[in-house]
Amino acid sequence: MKRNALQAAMTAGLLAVSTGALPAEPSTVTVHLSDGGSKGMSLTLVPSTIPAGPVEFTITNESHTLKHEFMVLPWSGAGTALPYDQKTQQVKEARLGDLQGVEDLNPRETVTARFVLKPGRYIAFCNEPGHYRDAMRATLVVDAAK
Ligand SMILES: [Cu+2]
Repeated sequence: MKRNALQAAMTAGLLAVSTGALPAEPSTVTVHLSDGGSKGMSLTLVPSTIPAGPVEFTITNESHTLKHEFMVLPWSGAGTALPYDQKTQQVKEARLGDLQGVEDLNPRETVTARFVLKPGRYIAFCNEPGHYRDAMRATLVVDAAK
């Protein structure tokens, strides 16, 4: 009797281990790209803190007229400090190693994109000319997975 109980406990333990080894469900983040109204341009992330691992971004370009994009990059510096080309009014993407994202969303378009993110601080931004400088950027914090 005692031995059966022990075996049951061990089996339960093994099950818990194997469940933990299954691929995690992705975290989800909603991204709004906007240039509407008096608030000016913006890029918002909800939530802006997620656990490490797979993450699915649902990205909506709320503009009626302009293309926007969603780029994400490991970045621990100031949000305004990315290498910038004054002539083209764009972040110098060629200078950035681990850049991922979705380029050129049309007005009113929604797309989903999945990335696997390691712990750290990231910056998300739009690199249509002038938009990064006009505040289309936000910080994303990726915590160590539980
Ligand atoms: Cu934009």
